Amino acid sequence: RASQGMTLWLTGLSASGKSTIATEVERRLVAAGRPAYLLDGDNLRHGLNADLGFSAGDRAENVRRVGEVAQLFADAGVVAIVSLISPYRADRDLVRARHTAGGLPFFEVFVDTPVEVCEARDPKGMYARARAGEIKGFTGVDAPYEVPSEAALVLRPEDGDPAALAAKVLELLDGEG
Ligand code: GGZ
Repeated sequence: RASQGMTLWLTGLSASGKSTIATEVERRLVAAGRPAYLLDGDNLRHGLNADLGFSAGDRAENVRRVGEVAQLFADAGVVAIVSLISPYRADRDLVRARHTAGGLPFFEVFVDTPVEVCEARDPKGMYARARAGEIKGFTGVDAPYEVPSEAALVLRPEDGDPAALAAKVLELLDGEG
């Protein structure tokens, strides 16, 4: 039979390492012959979600759309790997509920990098711009991030480098069959 699709949902702050870990998970799955596809929030905001900003309502719609797309990939037998800040618990829980209703596995992975660490990394200078007031409503600075309460896996920087953290995500999948 076709391979079992599912969604791996990486949530966490900007510069937490979500996209790096997600890219490594995708690479390893594809190398193992498993269909996998990365849905990255920053990229999707150039196309599918180009009409959305960063209000709570627009973030909810962003999460909803990406959740629906992930579910389509999962339904087609692909491992959908999502990298999205998705700061609101209620928005993430709706995506989980939709997957559950559709009989598709959904794994929430919390990339739990403290804001101080993300801010010290600041690869694109976004935190500096937010602190300077040039970006309003930046997650972790002046917009909320609601910590997951039911994550299947929590990844912290002290647990290893991105490759080691990606390996933990794959262990989670192995454990679930
Ligand atoms: C958070 C913002 C904001 C605000 C622009 N708040 O790390 P990046 O810079 O390159 O990627 C981040 C991206 C976040 O998009 P998401 O679709 O993942 O967000 S959400 O799930 O909340 O809808 C960040 C950049 O956009 N960015 N303004 N105000 N991140």
